[in-house]
Amino acid sequence: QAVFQSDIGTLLEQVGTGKESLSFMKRRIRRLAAQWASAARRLDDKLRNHWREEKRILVHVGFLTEESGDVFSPKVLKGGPLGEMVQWADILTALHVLGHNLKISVSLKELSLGVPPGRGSCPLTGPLPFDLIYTDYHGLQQMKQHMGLSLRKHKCHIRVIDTFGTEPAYNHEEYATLHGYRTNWGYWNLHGQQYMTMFPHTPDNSFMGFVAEELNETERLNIQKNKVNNMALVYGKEASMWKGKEKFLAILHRYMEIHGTVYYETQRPPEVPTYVKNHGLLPQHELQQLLRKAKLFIGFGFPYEGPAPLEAIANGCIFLQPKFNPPHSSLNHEFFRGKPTSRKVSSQHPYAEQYIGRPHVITIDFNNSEEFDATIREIMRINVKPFLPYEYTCEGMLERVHAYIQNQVINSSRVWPGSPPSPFILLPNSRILTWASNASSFSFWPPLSALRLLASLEGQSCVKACQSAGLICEPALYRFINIKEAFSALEFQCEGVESEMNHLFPAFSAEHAECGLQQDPLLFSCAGSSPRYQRLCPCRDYRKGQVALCRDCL
Ligand code: U2F
Repeated sequence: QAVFQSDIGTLLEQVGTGKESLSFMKRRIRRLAAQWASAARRLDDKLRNHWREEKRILVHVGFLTEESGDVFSPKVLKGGPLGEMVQWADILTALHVLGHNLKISVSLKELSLGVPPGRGSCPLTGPLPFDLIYTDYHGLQQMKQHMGLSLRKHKCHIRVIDTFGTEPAYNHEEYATLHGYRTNWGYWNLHGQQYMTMFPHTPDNSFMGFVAEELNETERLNIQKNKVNNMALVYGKEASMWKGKEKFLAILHRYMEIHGTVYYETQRPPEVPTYVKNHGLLPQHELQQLLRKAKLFIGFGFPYEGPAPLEAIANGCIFLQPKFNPPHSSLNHEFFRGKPTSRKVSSQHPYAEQYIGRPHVITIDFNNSEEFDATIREIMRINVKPFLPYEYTCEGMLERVHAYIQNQVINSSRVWPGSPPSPFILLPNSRILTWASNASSFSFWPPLSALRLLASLEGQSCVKACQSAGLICEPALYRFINIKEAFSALEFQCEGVESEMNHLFPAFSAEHAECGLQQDPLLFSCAGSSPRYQRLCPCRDYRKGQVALCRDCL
């Protein structure tokens, strides 16, 4: 039985020393310790009757190892990416607080020792001494080199922390190679849900996330009282993020006092105009103080999808960001090129845009100067309260990670798992189909009771189709709808039924009234669309503020 632990002493010891990245993570773990502890108490109350098995967990942070070049650590104090470090610090804390038996590795040496506390020597080449392994793409590569073929046997234990996500078409080695989805990162033949992302980018992957600082009632009131109405803080700790933004800065400067936290060595970076008050790169807690005063947090398009906008919104700022038209993706933008996803990024921070929105988040076309000008004036007029989505609170993250650890089963077999359980009756519920209620007694996770079957429009992905019905696509439920009966339930008349490897299947093609079933479960994918197909989509409900979990998922 796992027992919640709020003391972080042993965790800090395990994280170790000797790198700036580790020091950053430890400062963060210490700073948020009290917040984690009170979240643990609340979740403990909520889960009172649940049995939580204690797991042996290896966390191997590949990108911090010398062997992968460790390009991040030297940049910690120089404005380099910190998002990954924020997330790893929070993952470690969540696993520790949930009471699991942790082994942390940030070097190849530690990886090959692989000794869980109190269990004697057991290198990763032998039988696996862990129930779960959290790593990243670098770590995966290293484990492959170390474990050779035995990695295949242990694959289902692995979870890959993958900031921007990996879509099934890129993950499937043979399919990716045949159909032009091969990239430097993908083709590991894992299940989509083994990749865990920083934001709920695509339901094909699991959403891991991170946390932002939470406020008590007094802090909330103080923030609202002390907001400086004409103070703007620019999102971008590296000078290059300010390049070519003079025009927007000049408009903004007409109305507001502009602050920045841009890293510099001795002189003000030339990209940052002299009228900007640059504080230099700040420690996280000092940045929070600045965010508490600022009314506006403004992004100029890069970095993409980082933690800072959530921190700003949590501290009562309005986040103003550019809309991308056309959207950025691996097909048209250098930054995303070679990433194993074709997700279209519609703004600097699509999560903020789509999941939070106005009044906290305003997304506009920055090239329209009039609109930009008017929006700044509007921002100075409106008042917003600090806001943090539940899924980014400590309790929300603990709840989600708990649910994954206890319930998520990766079916390592690529063989078709056999016919679905009977009785298997589709019940029309408006235009959406649900399973007969007695089917929910089968023990699947997410439970079958959450499943809603619907058909996408031609050219629409299942991500979008489910979304437009107020639901979310759930790849784990594809196997229950990959059957002939699903087509007839949706009133598609199949002339023929074929089974094929195609990441858009199951789907209906109107042209020849063809019904296509998915041949390889690894290719079940919520992402992807084609004007030729109406896709069959397994959607599910979700909890308010916790999109990763269905209502009956806890
Ligand atoms: C993202 O990485 P970044 O590190 O660039 O993301 P940000 O949102 O800028 O900030 C990450 C953290 O940096 C902290 C701040 C955030 O938690 O509190 N910070 C700080 O401590 N001091 C400062 O003066 C300013 C910020 C993303 F997370 C990565 O995954 C991507 O690789 C990267 C590129 O898109 O963007």
